[in-house]
Amino acid sequence: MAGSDWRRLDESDVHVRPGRGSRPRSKLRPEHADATAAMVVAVDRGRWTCAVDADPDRLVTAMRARELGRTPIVVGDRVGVVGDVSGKPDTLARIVRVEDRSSLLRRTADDTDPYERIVVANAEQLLIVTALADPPPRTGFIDRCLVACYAGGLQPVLCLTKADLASPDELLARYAELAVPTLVTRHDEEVREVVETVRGRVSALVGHSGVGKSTLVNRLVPDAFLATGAVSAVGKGRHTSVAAVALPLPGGGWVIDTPGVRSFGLAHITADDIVSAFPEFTEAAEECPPGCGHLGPPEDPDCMLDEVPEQRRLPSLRRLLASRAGLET
Ligand SMILES: Nc1nc2c(ncn2[C@@H]2O[C@H](COP(=O)(O)OP(=O)(O)OP(=O)(O)O)[C@@H](O)[C@H]2O)c(=O)[nH]1
Ligand SMILES: [Mg+2]
Ligand SMILES: [Zn+2]
Repeated sequence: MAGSDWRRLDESDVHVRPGRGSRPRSKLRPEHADATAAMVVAVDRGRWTCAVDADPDRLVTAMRARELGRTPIVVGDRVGVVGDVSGKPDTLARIVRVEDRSSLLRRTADDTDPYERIVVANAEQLLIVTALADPPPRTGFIDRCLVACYAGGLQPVLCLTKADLASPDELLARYAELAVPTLVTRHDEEVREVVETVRGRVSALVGHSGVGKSTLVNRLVPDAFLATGAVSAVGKGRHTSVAAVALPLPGGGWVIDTPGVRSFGLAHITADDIVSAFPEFTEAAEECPPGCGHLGPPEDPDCMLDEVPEQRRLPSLRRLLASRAGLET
């Protein structure tokens, strides 16, 4: 198709774009039916690096087509690209479509921050990477990541690193009721269990700076060579990794390394979002007084969750609810 035809068709897109649903939209836009399917693997200052589905080694640099406006496009997004998709140096393609997301990991800087950041799209599981020491584990952070997983449709996996420095027993006990799959790693032992867990799937890693995310990714993707940093720099505002990046796994699937974060704000998540991840309590929650935070007495004395016969997971659920509410537990 000639260049001028592309321009004319792009013009019409502006009028027919019906909103979020990508399926009906692509029907209305047959001109993009031949867009190349790809996944966003990195984002840097208005340029998206996309791996072509049919040939994942081919990395295409693309801009966002004007018709998409300011639609956020993040690592993990499935996109359609047109134009020069050869992936050759100095070529620039255009992202014309962002597919509906199967999951969405979002956070805010803190609990009052209205500005939501999308960490990653379409990840099937989230490895919540926590060092057993250096830096010391913070359970509040883990709880918050669990909440973000339940709300965003990701399977959480607790990944405890640096087992050479401290025992994982206490943390393992704390999360036993939630049945969160757990991995324990140390630099002087093989990471076979992690390899099994991520094989063939899309997995993102999050955690504080210095917990060993990039170290782990380098072990999973032998030719990744991600920079890793000294923990002594942690807390001084130095983060070794500065942007999310998706890397293809040798056995299929993707791992997405992310920069360390200090906190995981949950301003965008409601108490009911969290309860919905606990099916045995969802019906009772509907009977609660309006605006119930489901924390139980004294905050929510009339909360109906206390009436549910199966109470085993209630303490864990309430801990997550308290963590969202900014209450220390
Ligand atoms: N003792 C010990 N040190 C480890 C282990 N895993 C990683 N480290 C060290 O921890 C430090 C930080 O590791 P990184 O992989 O850079 O941490 P990160 O989570 O990617 O940090 P950011 O990119 O800043 O978010 C490095 O010096 C690693 O060598 C481990 O199992 N045991
Ligand atoms: Mg890193
Ligand atoms: Zn309630």
